[in-house]
Amino acid sequence: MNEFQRELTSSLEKFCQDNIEPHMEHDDHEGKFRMEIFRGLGEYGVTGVTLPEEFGGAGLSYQDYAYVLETIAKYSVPYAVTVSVSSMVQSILLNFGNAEQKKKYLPALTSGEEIGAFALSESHSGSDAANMKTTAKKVDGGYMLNGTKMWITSGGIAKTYIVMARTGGEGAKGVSAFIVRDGDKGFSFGKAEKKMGWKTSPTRELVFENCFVPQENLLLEEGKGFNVAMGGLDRGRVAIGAIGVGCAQRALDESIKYSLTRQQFKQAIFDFQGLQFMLSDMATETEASRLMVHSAALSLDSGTPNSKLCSMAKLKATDTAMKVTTDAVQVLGGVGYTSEYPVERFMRDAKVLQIVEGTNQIQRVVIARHLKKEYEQHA
Ligand code: COS
Repeated sequence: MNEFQRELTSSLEKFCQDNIEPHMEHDDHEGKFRMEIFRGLGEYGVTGVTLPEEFGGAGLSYQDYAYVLETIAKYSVPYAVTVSVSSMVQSILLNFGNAEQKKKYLPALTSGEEIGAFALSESHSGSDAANMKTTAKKVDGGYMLNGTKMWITSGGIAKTYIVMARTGGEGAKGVSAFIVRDGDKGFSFGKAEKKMGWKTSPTRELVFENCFVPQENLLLEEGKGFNVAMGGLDRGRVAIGAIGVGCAQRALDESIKYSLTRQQFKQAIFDFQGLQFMLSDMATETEASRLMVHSAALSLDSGTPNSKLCSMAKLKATDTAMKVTTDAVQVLGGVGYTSEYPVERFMRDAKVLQIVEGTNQIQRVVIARHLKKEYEQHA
């Protein structure tokens, strides 16, 4: 971490301690999202970290961004996720949008005034994303969208949605990507999911019933939507990895703090070697995950994203988050299982990190495909 990153994260820690931490236990219980917290993060300058200043972003690197997400996630995984999905939408608009689309939609997203959401999954196409059924039929002046998207992070609180829909035949080549706005006629929100974790981040169904999307809201050209989605997900996966690191780090911090004060058998439980081995493994895995996330972030900063590394970072960091948070509950014992301490919340929030932006089984599929291709190239 360089001097700038140290200053950035230590002042952001303070912001999160003052503005996020006091609400989390209550809001997790109530399932309450606070727009003022997100706008506060925007005013603080972390809702468009990697976007160029020209579009209102902070113009920082993906490595800086990884530290930002890690820091927010130490206080709230759901708010870090809201920032990360909105940032993925920004990166899609930046990389695949035309000049007009960037000018129109980016400033409100980078400033944190609005939230962005990404709509790929459907009830029958999660991992097999190219098999989606939502259609976008060409009509005069644009497209008519029909279908339902499922499990959409920030559904209902976001204003700008990147929606993948079928304009052509079967498979990836028949998919196109569109910009759809909350309030567009024919676009409504379906059921809000009741979830194990991420309680402060709404997850909704998106329903399109003869929703007209003007031609100017098509991203790139017809048939390029799957590439748009996959390109966005490379970045999104590194971001989820960074959130996994923050989630694990908080669980580790809580475990060390507790085990140094909790006395059993006339000594701090930290002094038992069994616990020291556990804490050492938790710390080592967290640090290894951080290094992988930063290695993947470096590839994004270089301008040539390494998809294999992005998937590896997501896989490693989110499996680590699950393991470390589960162990943290074990270290705290009975109280770890209650909401008196935050570790049970972080354990619940860790679980879905292994599922979103491609399950960790899909990350292994992506990694294996790269391994095979690399082998064939060098054979
Ligand atoms: N960046 C840009 N383009 C990519 C890409 C990437 N990382 N990965 C694949 N593509 C392109 C391919 O190059 C191909 O395009 P061309 O035919 O023009 O070359 C196209 O996308 C289809 O790729 P592929 O044949 O590999 O598609 P598959 O149907 O086999 O699917 C997986 C590949 C399984 C990896 C993909 O469906 C996937 O990631 N699924 C998980 C979806 C997901 O993450 N959902 C979470 C939603 S957000 S909670």
